[in-house]
Amino acid sequence: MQELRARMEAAGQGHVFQHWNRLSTEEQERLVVALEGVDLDLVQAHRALLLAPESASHPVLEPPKLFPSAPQGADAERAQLAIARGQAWLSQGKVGYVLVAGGQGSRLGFEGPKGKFPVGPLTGRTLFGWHAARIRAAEIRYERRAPWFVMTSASNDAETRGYFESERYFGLDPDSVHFFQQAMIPALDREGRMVMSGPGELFLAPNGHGGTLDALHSSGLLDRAIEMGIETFSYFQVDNPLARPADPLFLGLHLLEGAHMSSKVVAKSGPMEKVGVLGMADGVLGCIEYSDLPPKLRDATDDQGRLMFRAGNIAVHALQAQFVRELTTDGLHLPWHLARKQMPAVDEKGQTQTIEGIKFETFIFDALARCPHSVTLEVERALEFSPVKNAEGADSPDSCRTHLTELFEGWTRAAHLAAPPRDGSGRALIEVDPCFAETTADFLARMPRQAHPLAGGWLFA
Ligand code: UD2
Repeated sequence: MQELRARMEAAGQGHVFQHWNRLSTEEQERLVVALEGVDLDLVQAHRALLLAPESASHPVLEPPKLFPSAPQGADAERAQLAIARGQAWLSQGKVGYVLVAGGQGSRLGFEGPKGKFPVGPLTGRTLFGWHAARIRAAEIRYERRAPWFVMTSASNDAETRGYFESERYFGLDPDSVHFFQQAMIPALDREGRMVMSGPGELFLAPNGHGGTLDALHSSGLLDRAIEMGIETFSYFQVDNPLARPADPLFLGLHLLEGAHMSSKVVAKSGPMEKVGVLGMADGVLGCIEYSDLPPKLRDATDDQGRLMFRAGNIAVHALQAQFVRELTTDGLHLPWHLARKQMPAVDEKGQTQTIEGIKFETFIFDALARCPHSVTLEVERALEFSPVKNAEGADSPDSCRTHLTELFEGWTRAAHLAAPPRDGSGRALIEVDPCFAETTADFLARMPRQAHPLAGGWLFA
C-alpha cells in the first residue's frame, strides 16, 4: 500500500487517495486493484502530451491513389485477377475476420452493445446478426470455416457474449467466434490528473480502435490466428451492416499489391460531409479529419469534376497478420489522440460534478503511415456503407433501413420482378438475407426464386 501510494504521489497522482479514509474496506480493495492495473508510464506520457504546447504544423496534403469502383481497361483486368486471388485466399482459410465493437454508442442513445441494435427492415435482424450472416455466407460460398474475432470492452463484454449465446451464435460454430477485450485507460483532467468518478472510483475509457491491434496481441489471439494459418485480417466496424468482410476483390487487390494494410473508401457525398478522408500528409498515408482539410482543398475538384479529396473513410481494412505483430511487439506503435469529453469527476469535498476531461485514443488508420504498400479501393456507397451512429437524421437506424430497402428494391428491378409492397410512408417492404445475395450479380444468379412473405413484405432468404 505504501509503495503504491508513493508511486502515485511521485507521478503527481496522489489525489487518487484523497477520500481513502471514507471508503469501506471493500471499496479500498477495489481501488487498489484498479490502481495496480494502471500503466503509470503511459499516464505520464499522456500527461506530457496534454501539457505540451500545441504545435501548429501545416503538412502538405495530397489525395491518395485510388483503385476505381468501376474499373476500365487495365484496371478491369487487374480486378479480375484480384477476384480470383481473393477467392483462393478465402477458400484456403487465410482470412480471419475482426469486428470492432468496443465503443459506447452514446450518440445512438442505446443501452447495451450497439451490435444488438435491430436494423433488418422486416426481420429486425441486429447489427451483429448482419455481420454473422455475411460471415456465414462466406463459409457457404468458400466451403471454409474462418475465425471471427470480436472486440468488446469492459462495459459490454459480458452482455455481448451472452447475446451471441442466446442467439446460438447465429448459426456459426461457437468455437470459431473469439471474443477479446480492448484495454481501458485513465482519462485526465486539464491539469493532467487521473479523473476519479467517485471517491474510490477511477474513471476508465476504452483506448480507441487502434487498441484492437494491441488487444489481439495481448489476448494471445494474434499468435493463435497465425498458428491457425491466418495471414490476413479483414477488419470492420459494428455500426455498418453493409460492411463486406469477405470481399474477394478487396482482399485480392491487397495481396497483389503486397500491401501491409489496405482500405476501402466511398466518394464523399459532397464537400461538407463530415467524414475523414484518406490522403497523404507530407507524403505519408493516413486519415485527414474533415476539420483539418482547408476549405480550398475540401472544395477542389479534378478534371472530371469529382472532389479531389473524396476518399471518405468507411473504416474497412485488410491487415497482414505479420504487420500487426510488428506494430504490437514491445507495445503499440501508434500515436495518441486527445478527445475532450464531458465526464463525472469527484471534487475535494467528495461531490461528483461533470467536468471536461480528456480521453486518449489510438486510431487504426494511423497504422497506414507505416505501410510501404497500401491499396485504397473506392467502393459504391449504396452497396457497402450505411452506418448507424445517431438516434435520428443522417446515419441513423431510420436512414439505414431506408438505405437497405432501396438497395434490395434495386436488385428486384434488375431482375425485372414486380415492385414489392410498401408501408404507409412509401418505403418498400423487402429484405434480402446476405446468404441469399450480397450484390446485384448474386441476386440475379438466384433468379427465378420466390420471396417468403413476412410482415406484409418480401423476404429473400
Ligand atoms: C469513424 C472514423 C471516421 C469514419 C467513420 C466511418 C474515427 C476517429 N473516425 O468515426 O473517419 O471512418 O468511423 O464509420 O475513427 N470503437 C471501439 N473502441 C473504441 C472506439 C471505437 O471498438 O475505443 C469502435 C466502435 O464500436 C465503432 C467504431 O470503432 O464500431 C467507430 O468508432 P466511433 O463511433 O468512435 O467513430 P466515428 O463514427 O466517430
